[in-house]
Amino acid sequence: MTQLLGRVSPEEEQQFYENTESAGLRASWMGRRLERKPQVEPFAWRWEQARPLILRSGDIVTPDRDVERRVLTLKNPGLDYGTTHTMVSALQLLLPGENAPAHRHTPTAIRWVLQGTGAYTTVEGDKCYMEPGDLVLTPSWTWHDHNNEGNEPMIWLDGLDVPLVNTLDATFFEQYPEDQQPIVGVGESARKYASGTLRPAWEDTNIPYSPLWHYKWEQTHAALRNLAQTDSSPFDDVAMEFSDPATGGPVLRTLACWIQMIRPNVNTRAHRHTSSAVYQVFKGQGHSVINGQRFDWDEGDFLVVPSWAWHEHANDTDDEAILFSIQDIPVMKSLSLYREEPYTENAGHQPITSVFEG
Ligand code: GTQ
Ligand code: FE2
Repeated sequence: MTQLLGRVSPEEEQQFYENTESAGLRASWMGRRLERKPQVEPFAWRWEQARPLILRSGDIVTPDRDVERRVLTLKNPGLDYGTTHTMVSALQLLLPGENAPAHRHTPTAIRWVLQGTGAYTTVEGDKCYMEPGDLVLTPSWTWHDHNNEGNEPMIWLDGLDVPLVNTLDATFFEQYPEDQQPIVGVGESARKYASGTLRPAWEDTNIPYSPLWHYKWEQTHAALRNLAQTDSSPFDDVAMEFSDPATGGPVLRTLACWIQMIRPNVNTRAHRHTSSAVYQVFKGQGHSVINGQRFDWDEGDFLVVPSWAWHEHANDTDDEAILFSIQDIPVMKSLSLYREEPYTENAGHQPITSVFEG
């Protein structure tokens, strides 16, 4: 409790608090201190449960200027909105013949393709045909629309920094006057920049995001398999960050995207850091332990690792497991708020105190 100085009576002290409150002031010694109060919870969503629901949403609404996008958000149970305190992830369905109309917004987005072919996202006039395992970026304030020219339902995972941008009160949104923006080219950004080590010499790449906005699965998988034969991290096993070919840094100012292989029978050591992450199990099976809670995962499942939560990943099978993730590392690093700590006890493995049942 507060230390009384004996200069005022209890009644006068009480009056002081009432007066400060009606003046819109708060006595700092009465309130909460500088302590962590995380609301984001470790959580998992089952593909088995989500898949029929996202497909069914095709019978409920269609994307138009009213609905804009047909998405089911991965809502963290500890939050009113969002998947972590900085990011929101969602499943999006686009049926054959459908168009999700062109718009732009200050929140940055990524698409991680889960199922289907024949659809494309147009980013600033560049048509990017999407296939499973492809990563497509729609950086802050870039025009984008989605179109399905094929004959299969397309499902992808969206990742956006909406909760962060909302907190910063910098959310702006604009609709393009037509449903589709004019096409300038097909796969232009990839032809110019996907090599990674060679780029057009005359182009000015001084833009606040990667000039490459389509990362094809074939190239991603090859890079991962090459690294798997050479080196790995004790905490993340064979982890690779998708990089901006112009800077070598993260693909976006606020979001980093990772692809990581947990090799057969590998158990990573636990650590924690101030960045949060949303994972998608692209391939394989295994489990993660987050703050002592065991999360068993199967192909297609989604997982949240909150900020400063101890976590480790394990592949208990003889086949490779591949995890895709979005992470808010660039935000934390650029503000000098990134910190990281290894779990030193018990050879780096947390004791399991509960099992997530979903
Ligand atoms: O596809 O443009 O999940 O604007 C949320 C907002 C997807 C999109 C979302 C969006 C989009
Ligand atoms: Fe959008």
